[in-house]
This record gives sequence, structure tokens and C-alpha cells, in this order.
Amino acid sequence: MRFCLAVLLLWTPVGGAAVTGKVTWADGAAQKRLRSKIKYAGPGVSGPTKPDPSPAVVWLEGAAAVKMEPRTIEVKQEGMEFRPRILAVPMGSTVKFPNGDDVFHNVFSYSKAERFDLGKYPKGESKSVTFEHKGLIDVRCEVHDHMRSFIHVFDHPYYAIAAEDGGYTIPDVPPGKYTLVAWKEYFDPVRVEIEVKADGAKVDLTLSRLLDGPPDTAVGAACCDAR
Ligand SMILES: [Cu+2]
Repeated sequence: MRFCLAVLLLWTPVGGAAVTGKVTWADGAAQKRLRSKIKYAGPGVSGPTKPDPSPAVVWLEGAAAVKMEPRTIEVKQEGMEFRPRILAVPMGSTVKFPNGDDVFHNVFSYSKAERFDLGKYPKGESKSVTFEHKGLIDVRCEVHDHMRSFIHVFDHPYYAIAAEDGGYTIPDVPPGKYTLVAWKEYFDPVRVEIEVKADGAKVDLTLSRLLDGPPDTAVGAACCDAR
């Protein structure tokens, strides 16, 4: 028995265990609002082929900051939409915004965590933004009101973009008590107090309340408590 315990301890991953679960949401007003904002594929518009291109994002609120390798990622302007629509990156990452459409776009954000205006540029050109502050960036196009993208910037690695069915995994979480947050476009974020043990935690979350207010400030309090 003592031997088994010793082996188990030896095999415990150094970084911790996974927090897994599923985010579910009602197909109500929030989803209707999302659908009204998205151009679906049709004549002249190569819109999203998935019924819901806006996945949920899950993270541990208030986790200690961890120095991470910045990434360089593309958010294309294509088919009159930002693709991908939802992004999560480590702080310090650079996002390129190439224009793949036959029209001018003008990418901008007035979000507290990063304010920028890339100006109008045509097909084939690209500009980029480096995100130096944690928070949620609500990205829009000045020319096309319906275009929207959300970039979550984290100063720790404990976050995940959920799969299409809402399933998520945040790997290597050190044991301890945390606040788990689930976010999805147009929904009020949900927070749950959780305890992660040596074998991880399994937590399901349900989003039901419609967001009432600007998304970046509503989530800003959740993901960026220092600001
Ligand atoms: Cu545009």
C-alpha cells in the first residue's frame, strides 16, 4: 500500500492536473443576437459554414501570472468576417490582420486593454497589433458594422477555447482553489468557485443570462481584476 502511494506521488504531473467539463447554453436571445450579426454563406458571401462560429472560452480568474512565450497568430478578414472570430492568446502575443477580401476593411478596438485603429487597407495587405495587457479585446471593423472578433489576452496559461459542443480542458493546473469563468459572446459570464485536487477537477457550467452592457467591460472585471 505504501509502495503504491509512493508510485502515485511520483507520477503526479509537476504542473498539476486538468480541469475539464462542458459549457452549455440555451439557444435563446443571445444566440439569436449572434445569428443576426453574422453573415452566413450565400451568393457573394463566403460566410461561416458552422452554425455557431463563436465558441465559449473558459479560464481561471486570478491565477498567478506566469511568464509565457508570446505567439504570432492571424485573424483574417475573409468573406466579410473575422476568422477566427474568437481567439485566446498569451500576453505579449502579436495578431496579424490580413485583408483577404476585395473591399477595404478598417480594423479597430476601443477596448480598455488595447486601443488601436489600423486604418483602411485593401486585399493582400496586413497590419498587426501586439497585445501587452491582459483583458478582452472587442475587435470591430469601422466599415462593416456586423464584423466582430473577440481576443482574450491572458497572463497565465490556465484558459481554453471550448469545442463546438462546449467541452473544454485546461491542462496542468496546480492544485488549489480558483474561480472558474465561462464566457460566450452575448452571454453574461458565469463564475464558479472550484477546488482543483491532485487528480484535477470536472466542472460543468451553464450560461443563461443575456449580457447587458459592453462585453469588454463586463468581462474586464472577471479577467482583469487589477484594472
Ligand atoms: Cu470590414
